[in-house]
Amino acid sequence: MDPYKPAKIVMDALDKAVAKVTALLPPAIPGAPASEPPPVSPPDEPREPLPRKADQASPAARTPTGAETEAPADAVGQRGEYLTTGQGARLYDTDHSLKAGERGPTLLQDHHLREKITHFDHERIPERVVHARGAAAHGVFVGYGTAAKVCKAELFGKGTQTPVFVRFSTVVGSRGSADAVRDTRGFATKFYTGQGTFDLVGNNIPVFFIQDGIKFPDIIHAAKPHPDREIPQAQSAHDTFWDFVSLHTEATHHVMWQMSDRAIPRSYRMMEGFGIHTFRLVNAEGETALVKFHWKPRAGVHSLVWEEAQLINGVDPDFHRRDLADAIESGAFPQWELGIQVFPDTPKQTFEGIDLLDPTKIVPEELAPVQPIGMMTLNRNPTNFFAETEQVAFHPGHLVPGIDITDDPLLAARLFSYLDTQLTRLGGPNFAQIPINRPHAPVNDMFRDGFHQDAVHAGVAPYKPNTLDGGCPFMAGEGTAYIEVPQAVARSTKLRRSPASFADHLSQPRLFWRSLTPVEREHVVRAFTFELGKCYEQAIKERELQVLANVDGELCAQVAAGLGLPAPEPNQPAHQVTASPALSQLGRTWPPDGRTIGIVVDSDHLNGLRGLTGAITAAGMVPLIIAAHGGSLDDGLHAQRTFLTARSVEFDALLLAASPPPARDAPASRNGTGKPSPVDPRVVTMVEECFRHAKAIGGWGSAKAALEAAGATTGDPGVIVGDDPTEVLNHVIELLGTHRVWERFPTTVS
Ligand code: HDE
Repeated sequence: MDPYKPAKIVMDALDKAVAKVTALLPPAIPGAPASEPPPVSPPDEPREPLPRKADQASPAARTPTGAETEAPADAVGQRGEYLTTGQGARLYDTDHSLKAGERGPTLLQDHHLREKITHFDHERIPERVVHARGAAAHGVFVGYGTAAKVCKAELFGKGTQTPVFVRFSTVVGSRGSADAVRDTRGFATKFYTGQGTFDLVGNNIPVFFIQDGIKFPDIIHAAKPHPDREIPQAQSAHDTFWDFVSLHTEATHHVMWQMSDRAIPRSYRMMEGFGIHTFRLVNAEGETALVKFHWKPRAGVHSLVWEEAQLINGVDPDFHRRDLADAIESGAFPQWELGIQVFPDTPKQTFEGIDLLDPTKIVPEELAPVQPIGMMTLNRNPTNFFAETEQVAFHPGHLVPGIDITDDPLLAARLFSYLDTQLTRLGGPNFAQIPINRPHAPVNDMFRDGFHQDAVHAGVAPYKPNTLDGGCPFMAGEGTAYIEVPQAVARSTKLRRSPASFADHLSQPRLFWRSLTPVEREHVVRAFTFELGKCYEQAIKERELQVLANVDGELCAQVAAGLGLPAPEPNQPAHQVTASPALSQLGRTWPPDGRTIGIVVDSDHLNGLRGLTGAITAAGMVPLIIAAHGGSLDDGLHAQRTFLTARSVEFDALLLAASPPPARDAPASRNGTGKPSPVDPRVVTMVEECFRHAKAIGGWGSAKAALEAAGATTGDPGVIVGDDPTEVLNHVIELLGTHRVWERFPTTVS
């Protein structure tokens, strides 16, 4: 008998106890790893692999050439009840190498050992050179039919449903970096349309650092960690970044957005998305229009505050990834409306004096409103991160009839780069055959062979013209083929130069600054001060202050004051700008769906909590009960967090059902009187942080003690104390409409 194996009788008893507790678990709390709760003792009945979880989907079952298959939708990667080799031979042991005797030596002939280790050795593929860290989800896009005036693409047709796969990402950090860093976010959508795959590979910031793709290696080398020490990871707060952008002023507009709240989103679900470049659309009559694509989140645009973001990166580096998966698992499906700004396709390709080929410029929505053309809903999580999120390959050149590119010189370089990078990252030219990349339209491309060829091509004539394969494949006619717009190209001279209109680098940074509310400007000031404050070189700080002086005097003066440097005078005349209120993310209200509410309880004050958590779930939010210890509480409640495991940054709002005394594991803590604190110090920290981060706080019963210990009082904005928990909750939900209680956030900027 194995001396380390507990007696079966003990294990059975434990299993029963676990089953009893599990039955009490509220079903709505997402995050459990497997599709059924595991028993305590290892199972000993052979069975097929467990089905995937209810919230998960896999790439549609298609052949490498896009045909539908008979495979069931829930086909899993592995089959059979027994462990096998890669060739399907059953194994009886995977814990011991084959040896000549118990004490070895190990034998080279052990195929299982060699196969297992060899495969393991090659598990990693190169991470993306940018956008390495990301999270993704499956969903569906439904067209409104409103785009027909300008675009003939079938996916925009009224009621047309197109499966999508969306990957969100940070740009600078490596694959294992933290989520809540200050950075631009990628927002890449793959539409599996019947006319071929369309990829809209955008960001959550509508402009880019550079106007010409040839500068991309420069900005990325500057933003990545310093090459000598490889620090700092995943952030722009360092000398090389500011050295570059202070010299390369066309980056200023993007830098302004990057120093704004847009660069620390509360959630991937609460970000806008932008195609950035201007695209050319074609309608059924062959008429063209220039457009910019926008994704507008139904939950509104919301952000973290900087201290919160920094805490999150330590407390929960997977914050955004977890948030996306949890929201989908709990049924709060994120949604975005796709919209277009439409401009006439004139030879100059400008609109109201704004050069549409310059990716450092926006067109204010007040000048060209965003017109909705469809809705996207993300409703399934990936089943396997590597197979789907890691191997998905986007490309801005994946277009369908009705959507064409423009001559934006940034886009031109991208059209080369994305295919090129997959050759290394995904190991050869056949990456389009990886399940997540398989088109849903029939593929007949005459591409043959190559590493990882999954298709078994029949026929003998992968060339054109041929007669041996019956002349197949044929060329499509004008009605269905992708035809590039026959756009006139101006006669010119070969040169390396930008048009004069690209020389204006500072009017739109000023427009952005002038369009923000005081609280948003305050955040921009603090972000610049923080980032430049992290630089070692004085000259770099001074140079950037000069750039800021040319954007706006107050911005420069505030940052200079924080750095302890004199504010320079502008050395360029200031542009006259008209503010665009649409650029501010404040001032409207939004549904609270998918928010997380923390509820601090102590075991003597559980009355009514069951109903309250039900009301939170019914409002589309996730309640997390925080108690002195884990496990089940009275009244059928279960603690999802303890004072030890909870931190304020997980919650959008906090409810206090009590002021619990220090728990058994509380660190020693004394209040001002030298006496031990009457409230658990971790609860006090939670309230303090929620208060500082302008989150709504509600309480009833004995909650006042915890509020007071944290320096908060009933009269403070966004602090709701009452007798009836449901009334308090309703008030808190109302406050969540603006996401934070901004009145509590002091500003020094006008
Ligand atoms: Fe990308 N970019 N990029 N980019 N980009 C990549 O492609 C590149 C640019 C964007 O979730 C890479 O497959 C160049 C603008 C997103 O898989 C690479 C230039 C915008 C993603 C690449 C740009 C983006 C990428 C890395 C300048 C917003 C993540 C791995 C000419 C409109 C896609 C890969 C995903 C990824 C190159 C500029 C968005 C190396 C050369 C502008 C969202 O090919």
